[in-house]
Amino acid sequence: MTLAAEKINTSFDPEVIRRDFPILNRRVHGKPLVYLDNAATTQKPKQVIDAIRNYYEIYNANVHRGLHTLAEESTEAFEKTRARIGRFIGATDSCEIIYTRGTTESINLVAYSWGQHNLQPGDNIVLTEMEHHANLVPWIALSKTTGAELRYIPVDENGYLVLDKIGEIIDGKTRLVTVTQMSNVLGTINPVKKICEIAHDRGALCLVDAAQSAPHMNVDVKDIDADFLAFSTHKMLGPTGLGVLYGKKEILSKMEPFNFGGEMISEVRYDSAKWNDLPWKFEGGTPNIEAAYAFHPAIEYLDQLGMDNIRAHEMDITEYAISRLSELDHIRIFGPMNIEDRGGAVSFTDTDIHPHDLAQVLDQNGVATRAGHHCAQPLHRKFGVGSTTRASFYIYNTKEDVDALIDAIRGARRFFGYE
Ligand code: 7TS
Repeated sequence: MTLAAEKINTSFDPEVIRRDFPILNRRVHGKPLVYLDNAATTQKPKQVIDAIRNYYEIYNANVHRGLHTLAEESTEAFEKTRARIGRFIGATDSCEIIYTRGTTESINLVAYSWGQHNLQPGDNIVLTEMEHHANLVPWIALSKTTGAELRYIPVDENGYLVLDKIGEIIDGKTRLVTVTQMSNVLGTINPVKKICEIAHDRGALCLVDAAQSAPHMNVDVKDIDADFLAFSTHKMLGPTGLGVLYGKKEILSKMEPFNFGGEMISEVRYDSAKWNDLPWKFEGGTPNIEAAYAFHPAIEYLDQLGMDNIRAHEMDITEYAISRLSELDHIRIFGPMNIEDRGGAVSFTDTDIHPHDLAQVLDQNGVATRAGHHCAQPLHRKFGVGSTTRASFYIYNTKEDVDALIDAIRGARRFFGYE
């Protein structure tokens, strides 16, 4: 492990952190890369990159299948990461941690395995208007097959959930409340603990989409009392193609698998099969072993930095970004202005320049942002825009990165003849 723990523990220094991220040394269009697309995926430290190489050079073998040394070591590493993830989010038992391909698959797992078997016409599922398509489209599909109604907790113009009528929206027919802990567009941090409590009072389950929160703040499934919680490793320094579904053991054990095949069975006959124990019951086929192996150092990295320090750093950068963007009177910022209530995804529009054109000119200046509807098309429609440009921050971003963004926006204004 090359992460200099002594350096990190004494102070949170993005300049020191940056040295662990080889990609941050590259240039784009002749300019130093300013990577502000962290809500889409984060960059990887050399500890993670080295682990991927290490895995193939030393351990590569399929898990849970062989009796040879490589297979045993690979299985041990695979399960060790599972246990580490469990500790990271405060799960009681590592059997509550299911490996998936990402948040999207984690949510689909719940929709198939729980939803298909527990919903009927007259029931309802409660979502919010700020959900990512990954926490929206599976429920639309499920409502079509089960006849369950979809209800939405509204978002106000400042990017907050309107919770006044939540007691009416969530009622005795609500079976599931599913909500993002942090919006990937507005940055809003939602009171998921309170929402889970209300859901439970009405006899409903609560799913938390932690794709944007788990990488940026302390997430404790016991404290939230979430029944399900989903996130992706690629948004938190880890490899792509791996995600997590946390579920309470007593709920998961009653659910049917949805991906049938090898690994997820305990016994098979020509006409019948018995399912494996948790968590493997939900993990049909060969999993992403390399990614699980390489996610371990990613969690260690985050843990050594400290999630509270990460949150504090991002609040600092985001506050600076919002204040600098606010200096530009042609820029409209979406989401809460109060820094305590939001994370580091900052979406904005320019009164004159289309978000795609803006992002393209920013890229010419080495500044990587994202433009589009960010997989939250209904939310954009609600705010009366088709798309926004989004800058999103992580542990290695600095105030100089924000300055580069502002300079590049000013440059775009000049380029298009507005200044
Ligand atoms: N939920 C939220 C809140 C997200 O932000 C994302 C990805 C997902 C679910 C889906 O995660 P996946 O790993 O399964 O794809 N969000 C984004 C984004 O904002 N830009 O690119 C991906």
